[in-house]
Amino acid sequence: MNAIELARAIPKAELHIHIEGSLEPELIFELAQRNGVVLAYPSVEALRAAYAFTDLQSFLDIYYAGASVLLQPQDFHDMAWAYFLRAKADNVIHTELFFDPQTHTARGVPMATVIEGLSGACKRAESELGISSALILCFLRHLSEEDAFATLEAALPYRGHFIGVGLDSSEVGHPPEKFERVFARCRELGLKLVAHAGEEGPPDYMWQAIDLLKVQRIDHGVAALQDPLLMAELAHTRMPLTVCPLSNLKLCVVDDLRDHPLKKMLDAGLCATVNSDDPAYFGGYMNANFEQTVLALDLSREDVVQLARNSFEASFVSEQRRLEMF
Ligand code: ES4
Ligand code: ZN
Repeated sequence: MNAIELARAIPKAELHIHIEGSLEPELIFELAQRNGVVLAYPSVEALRAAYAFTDLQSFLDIYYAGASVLLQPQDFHDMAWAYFLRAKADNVIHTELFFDPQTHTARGVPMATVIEGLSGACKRAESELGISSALILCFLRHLSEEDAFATLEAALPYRGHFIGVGLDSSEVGHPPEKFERVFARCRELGLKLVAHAGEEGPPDYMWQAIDLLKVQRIDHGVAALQDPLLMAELAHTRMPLTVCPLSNLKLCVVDDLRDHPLKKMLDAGLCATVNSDDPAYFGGYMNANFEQTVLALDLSREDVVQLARNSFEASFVSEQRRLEMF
């Protein structure tokens, strides 16, 4: 079995997937029809043709527009269920899903609709597909601290349905320090903490995520390569990085997959993992990310095993469950 075949077959955990980013154009049109939502694009093909991004913001504009078709609990369930079927096909046995409640509550969709729809799909994935999962509520960093606090408050009646919080959306100009007090409150509540940092932003945003937000994982973190002290810290503490190679390529964070820093991260002893981020928009789910990265960086079978092992080490499953899974 070569490294690509091994990457496809090996059991793995996915830790960086925005569930709204798994909404395929076909399902966007189906839900638009079901809910009587009028889209700015006449067809699936026209929508897909608009997926030519130059940076993070050019993607986010289309991603938030796509999410506008989600109105009922069933819509959130159907979106997540479609993702779980893809995860199953790629031998993903555990996943921790990001969701962006503010994208929905700002349109008048109740928090209960979002969380109950997603949570129902998670339960079904466990019983019908044998995939364990958990939800992570992400705050949109382009919105205010006050808005984040209000979102946390609205979600607390559903505290049992999510394990942690994250920070996503437009990074540059919205440093982690903007949410220091929100994250401190989440820490008091016993929530797990993660944040996007070092995707388009500088290594300093990664330091802020670690020192001010006290995160347990960093999402992306590709900027770490610019800061040798940060690399040493990440290696020493085994701070996990949820890296998304095809996302970085599609959002022009790297010009060519052959320039991607993933192999350097592994060689430096970092707990780097491979993830799909927004698979419906970036050209592939977990195995597509593994396959293309193995090819571009000439990863070995040992690298593939290390990436799979890292995905479980970086996950929030109990030590006991982790030993059962890998
Ligand atoms: C995202 Cl790729 C990426 N970066 C930041 N925020 C996001 N939300 C969804 N995808
Ligand atoms: Zn992301």
